Amino acid sequence: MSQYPSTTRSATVSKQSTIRRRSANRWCAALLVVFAVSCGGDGEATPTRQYTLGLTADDSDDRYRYVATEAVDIRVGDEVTFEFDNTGLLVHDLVVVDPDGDTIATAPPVVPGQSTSLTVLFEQSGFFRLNCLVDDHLTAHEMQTFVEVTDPDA
Ligand SMILES: [Cu+2]
Repeated sequence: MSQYPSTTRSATVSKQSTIRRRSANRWCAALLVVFAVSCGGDGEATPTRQYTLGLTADDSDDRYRYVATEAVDIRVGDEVTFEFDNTGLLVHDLVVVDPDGDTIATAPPVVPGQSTSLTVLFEQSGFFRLNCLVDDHLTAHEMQTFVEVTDPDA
């Protein structure tokens, strides 16, 4: 008989400690979520958006060029896969040059009617250049398209 109160108290204590432990687990889970979100937002190398952008080539007159098949709105942190479809009459390649003049991506020459894709992570704002380095396409035919990358945090 004298054991009942003791057992009851022990059961109550045990239940409270379970509740406290569950609540602590919930806090840990919440902190992990916050940590993961803040890591994703701050990491420079983690793309904020990933999408494809269609490009075609136009060499129908003396000034060759790339033509985007849709509106271009590239922002810092975007990882863009250029789907380059050579709709021209000549071979063209695709070289991406950053605002400092450094080449950051190169797609090999593509024959007319063929296509290739080139994925680029844009880590800074400014004017990037899409150049074709086949023969004299850049020097004599200005095959260069400027792409402005904007910084949404600026
Ligand atoms: Cu070209």
